[in-house]
Amino acid sequence: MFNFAEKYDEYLNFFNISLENCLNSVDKTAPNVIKDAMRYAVGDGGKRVRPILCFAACEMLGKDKSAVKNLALGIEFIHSYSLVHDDLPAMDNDDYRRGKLSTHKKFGEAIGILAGDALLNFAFETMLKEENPSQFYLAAMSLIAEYAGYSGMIGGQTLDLQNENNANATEKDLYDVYLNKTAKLISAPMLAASCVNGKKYYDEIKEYGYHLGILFQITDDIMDECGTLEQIGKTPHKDDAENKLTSVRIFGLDGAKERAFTHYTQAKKIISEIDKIGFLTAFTDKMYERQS
Ligand code: GRG
Repeated sequence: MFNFAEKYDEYLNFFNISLENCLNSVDKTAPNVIKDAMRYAVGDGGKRVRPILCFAACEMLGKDKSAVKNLALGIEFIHSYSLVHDDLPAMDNDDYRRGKLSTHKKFGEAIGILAGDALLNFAFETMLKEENPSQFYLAAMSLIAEYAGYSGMIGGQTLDLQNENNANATEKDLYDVYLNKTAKLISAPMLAASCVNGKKYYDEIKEYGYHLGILFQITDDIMDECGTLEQIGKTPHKDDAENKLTSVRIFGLDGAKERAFTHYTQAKKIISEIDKIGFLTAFTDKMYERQS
């Protein structure tokens, strides 16, 4: 009988062991400070949402999670680099991340920048460690590069910066930012798993990833508005203080909660039709419940 907590722990343990092995494989001759900063940035505190989505989607589609191990690591390295750079003074200027000092606060700004750069390179180095990659595996890597790049996460972050203090920002502006900045890196691990499984249920997973990603960002906004540093692991109420474009600003707190429910319902409808194991369906529930 399927047990969500057990399966979650299995994925998390598999990720943690893979991460440790991967970090232990770094070039011993590289400067210690950059290796330490990379390890710090990707280390404790992250929820590992993206690798877990990658493993779960891969198993749902038929292959063992080991088929996407290096892709899951790569995506978590990309995600971690984006958090390091997002916390820099030129971006969000945040002192805390994942319940500890942000990487540039711990190691200084220059090493913070370099650690982010290094993690991005290490992501592709790790994904390319796959022996005899199939054309489907390479398609997955290409998708990850695109979804994390200028027409994906980086593009979304750019739109986000452009919309700061924009009093006339619209719902469309908000959705453009959320799709690119957040939803694409939530979708990418599952679409990569689909690619590795011969593009099985690709369109359905793309639609599911969209709704799950928007739901993820809206619940993040609600927690930023209502949570504490201890609960969310970073400085709360920053979005509001800095006049950021958020769902709470556009729709109000109750309106954001209604939107969260709409995207939750859509996501659940799509995934429950293809998810024979039940993990992603239950994951969708947990994602929705985390704001309450
Ligand atoms: C700097 C290139 C560049 C991009 C920055 C990641 C990001 C884009 C901005 C951070 C702020 C933000 C609200 C991003 C949206 C995605 C999001 C909610 C990230 C946090 O992801 P979690 O909650 O973090 O999965 P952990 O620490 O658990 O891994």
